Amino acid sequence: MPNVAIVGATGAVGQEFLKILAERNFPVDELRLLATKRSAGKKIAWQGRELEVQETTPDSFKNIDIALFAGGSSSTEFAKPAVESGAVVIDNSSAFRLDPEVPLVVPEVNPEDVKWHKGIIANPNCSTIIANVALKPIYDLAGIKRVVVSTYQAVSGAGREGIEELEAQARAKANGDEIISKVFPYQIAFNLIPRIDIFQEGDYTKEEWKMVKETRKIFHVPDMAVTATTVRVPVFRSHSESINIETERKVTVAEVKEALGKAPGVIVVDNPAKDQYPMPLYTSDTDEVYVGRIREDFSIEKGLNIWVVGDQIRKGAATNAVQIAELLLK
Ligand code: 2RA
Repeated sequence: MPNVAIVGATGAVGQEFLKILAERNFPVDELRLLATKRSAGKKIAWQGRELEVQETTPDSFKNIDIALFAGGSSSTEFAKPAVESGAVVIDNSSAFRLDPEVPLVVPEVNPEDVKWHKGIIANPNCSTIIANVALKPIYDLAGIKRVVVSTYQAVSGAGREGIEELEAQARAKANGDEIISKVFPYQIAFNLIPRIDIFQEGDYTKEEWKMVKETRKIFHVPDMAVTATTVRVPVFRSHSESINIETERKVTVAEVKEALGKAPGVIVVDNPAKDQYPMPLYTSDTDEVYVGRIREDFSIEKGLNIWVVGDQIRKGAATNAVQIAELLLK
């Protein structure tokens, strides 16, 4: 059985790694928990073991087979020393996602890319993973010419602090107290903020460029027409995405529903007559990507609209990474 390290073990994604490894009975000999000096010494119970968090250093990866990096700056500092120690790094940060020497993998979409890794495998951005799981069956069925994505992203995408800020602002509003914004550029409670991460080229945000560039890399279609608008919404968990697709071949809604219904990692929730469609409040803490509101976009000849929801901490991060680790064991 492999020796596994979790880097960033005490953060939201790190904690989800522990939960997912246990839930999926991932075979682990030694599980080494690594974090910043501030968290070193903390004891964490896992599967009947009491694990002590160690400070991450370049020497933390001796005898480690798989190193799960939860994200953040530790990846740029420690991923390469981990590889030099003999570990395969599965990295949830954006550090290596667009590196041509590093596969960017969604197991339901491009599992074969794991085979050519050179020590590091990148986990895509959460909103990219959720969109790409839903796009793959449509891509296989009818080809994809153009994708327009509008996201509605939960505050937990900004970590525990994002959750705490929404809670505090909602409480302050109820009590008539002053509303303070630290994590987000504006009040998020009862508001929408069309900005996630910094603004970059063309006044697209870094989050929007991730959707564009990562989707092209995962599908191996460098000129796929993709555009995105990513928005922070006052929802605690799970990202929702409205996706408009122009296919290469005209297909019916029935064909699309059938393809999605058979697709790995997808659950179709689509019955307008019974008011059934995916909603973030009901998809959180699961690993599937939920698709509904499947309609023809009759404004163009080969158009489709779908509504997609997924838990961005599980399938959008921790579960996707553990599924990549499972591919390594095959
Ligand atoms: C967010 N996708 O939702 C980004 C990072 N997790 O904030």
